[in-house]
Order: sequence, then C-alpha cells, then structure tokens
Amino acid sequence: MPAGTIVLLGFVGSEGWPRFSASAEAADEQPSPLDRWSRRIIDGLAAALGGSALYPFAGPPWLPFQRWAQRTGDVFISPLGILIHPEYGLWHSYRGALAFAERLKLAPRTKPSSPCATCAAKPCLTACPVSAFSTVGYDVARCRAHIASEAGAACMSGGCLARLACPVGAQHRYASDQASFHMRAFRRG
Ligand code: B12
Repeated sequence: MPAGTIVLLGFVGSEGWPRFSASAEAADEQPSPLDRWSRRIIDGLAAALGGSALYPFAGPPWLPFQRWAQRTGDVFISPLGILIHPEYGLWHSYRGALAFAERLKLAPRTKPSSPCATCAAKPCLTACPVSAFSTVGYDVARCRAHIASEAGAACMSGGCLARLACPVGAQHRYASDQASFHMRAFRRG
C-alpha cells in the first residue's frame, strides 16, 4: 500500500519505560520482550485507527526509520550516527510506526536546527574508551569487543559513554535499568 502519511511512535527520555517495565512481556523471560510489547500495543493501535503497523526491528531488510524521522525536520543525524532532537537529545527511540493511505492534516511544524551544528567541543566523539566513534563512522566490532570485556562494565551498567557525554537533553537521559536493558540487547544481538 503506498502510504500518504507515516506516524512514528516511540519513547522520549524515560517516559514510556515504566509502562513497558510493568507489562507481561517484561516479566515472562521470553526473548525480545520490548519488541513483543511494541507489537502488542502498536498492532492494537493499527486495528483501532485503520493504519498498517510497521516496525524498526522487523528485518533485515530494515525499514528506514531514521530517514523517515529526519523528514519530520525535528531530528538530525548526530556524529554518533543516531538521531538528535533539540529537546530530548539522543534520548529517544522508535518502537514502531503507523502507515495511513491518506495524507493526514498535521500540525504546523517549527523548523529547529541541529544542536550539533553549534557544538564545537563534540564530547561524544572523544568519550568512548576505545575510540569506536570518529568522523568516518562507528566501529561496531570495536565497541562490541569492549562491552564484552571487563573494561566495558561502565558502558554495560550505565549506557554508552559517548551517548552520555552529549550535553543536549541531559535531563532526559535513561535511568540505569533502561540503559542496561538496551546495552544487554545490543551485546546479545
Ligand atoms: C542495524 C542497527 C544497528 C546496528 C548497526 C548500526 C550502525 N550504526 O551501523 C547495531 C546493532 C550496531 C546498532 C547499535 C545501536 N543502535 Co541501532 N539500529 C539498527 C537498525 C535496526 C537498522 C539501521 C539501518 O541499517 N537502517 C537501514 C537504512 C536503509 O535505514 P535509514 O533510515 O535510511 O538509516 C540510515 C540513514 O539514516 C543513514 N543516514 C541518513 N542520513 C545520514 C547522514 C549522515 C551524515 C550519516 C552518517 C548517516 C545518514 O544512517 C542510517 C544507517 O545507520 C535501526 C532501526 C531501523 N529500522 O532504522 C536501529 C537504530 C538506528 N538503532 C538505535 C539505537 C538507539 C542503537 C544503540 C544506541 C542501541 C543501544 N545500545 O542503546 C546502538 C549504538 C548505535 C550507534 N551509535 O550507531 C535507534 C536510534 C534512535 C535514534 N535516536 O536515532 C534505532 C533507530 C532503533 C530504534 N528502535 O529506535 N544498531
């Protein structure tokens, strides 16, 4: 179905996390609890609203969630490769999307600019203990080897140190349970 509108759904900061934490999926000890919770909630919304549910984790091939998000004009590619929002910083993620055939009337957009454009220090690029991030990209193998070692304990418990070095939206940083959940999923993946 060609889509006229795609509505992205996700978490900003720690909002939403308590809902997932209290869910049956979070407690059932089966694989991929957050993805299964997202499917239950968003499939329900799709049925109620008449859209089609799409998921960022249903791949490969992966659906281009980051490209769609950039088309809103509200988020921008950061030097880490993940998207940055002027208010929430790097602390947002996508749980799914609803595609509608029609073009929905949306609220007028403001036109923010990327907070990275005026960030001269770019602490995100120097905070990684194994220099996995650079202006030429993200060395996934190096990051993974580090977090699998004892030296990577701080990244595993508190979250990616490069992401934490970003000053934007610092009040929306994830608490340690949310951060370590994502790091464990990443290490397993
Ligand atoms: C594969 C994948 C990974 C891989 C490889 C990532 C990589 N950088 O190479 C691994 C497993 C390593 C990974 C790790 C993480 N990931 Co990841 N990952 C994905 C996934 C499933 C697919 C990405 C992809 O290849 N898309 C395919 C292309 C076709 O889609 P696209 O929209 O066009 O995306 C590309 C463009 O946006 C492009 N791009 C467009 N314009 C520009 C401009 C410039 C200058 C650059 C550099 C790139 C660029 O960059 C994207 C490619 O990575 C997405 C979910 C999704 N479906 O998008 C999550 C996703 C990108 N990951 C996410 C996150 C949070 C992480 C982690 C931080 C997880 C954690 N531990 O907490 C880490 C660290 C990643 C990092 N710093 O890059 C979030 C990012 C949210 C955000 N704010 O942007 C996503 C969107 C998942 C989600 N549910 O929200 N990830």
